[in-house]
Amino acid sequence: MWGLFLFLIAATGGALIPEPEVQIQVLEKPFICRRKTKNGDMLLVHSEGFLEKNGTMFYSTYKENNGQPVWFTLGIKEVIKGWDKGLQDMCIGEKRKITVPPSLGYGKEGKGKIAPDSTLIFVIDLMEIRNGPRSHESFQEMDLNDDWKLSKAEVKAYLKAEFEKHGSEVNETHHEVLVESIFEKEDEDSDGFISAREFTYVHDEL
Ligand SMILES: [Ca+2]
Ligand SMILES: [Ca+2]
Repeated sequence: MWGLFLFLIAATGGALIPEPEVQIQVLEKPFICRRKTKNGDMLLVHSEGFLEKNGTMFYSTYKENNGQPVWFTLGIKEVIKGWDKGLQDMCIGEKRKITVPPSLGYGKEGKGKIAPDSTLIFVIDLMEIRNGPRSHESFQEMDLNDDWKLSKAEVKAYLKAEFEKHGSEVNETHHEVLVESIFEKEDEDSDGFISAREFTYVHDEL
């Protein structure tokens, strides 16, 4: 392994008051990296959380959760902002230490064992990456004719295949209703297609 490799994310450009950023320290990196994490991916991680103030561990997947790593989706605010920002471009097998300022963690309120205004340190092992339901890979899989938009027929075909994969009976009426409700929500410009932009997560605020 490459040993300790310090890498600081530069302060946000353009902002008048520089926002506190996540500090990323890469502890281990694999030689082969076929894929890097990005928003919309599902990540399987082991993690340990510490309070920066006194080094107290407040969470560990090795000790809690029956020692099992946990899945979450990156970039959709399922986790604290510090994770969404600090676990980008990560390889499977990579280990990082990220330092998260309170504003990107649990803020002024704190949470459970975490006191208000706590800076947090996480050591994170990335075990696996999977295509999230909103990833480009999933979109390409659904877009059968490669025209970069999803028709109702394409969405229906995908749903059918998914239901069959999970051993559920395919009910035509049920699928029609499901497809309609998906388009109602996702087809923002009501042109009868779900575009790549409409489909994938857009999180410019991250
Ligand atoms: Ca298409
Ligand atoms: Ca549309």
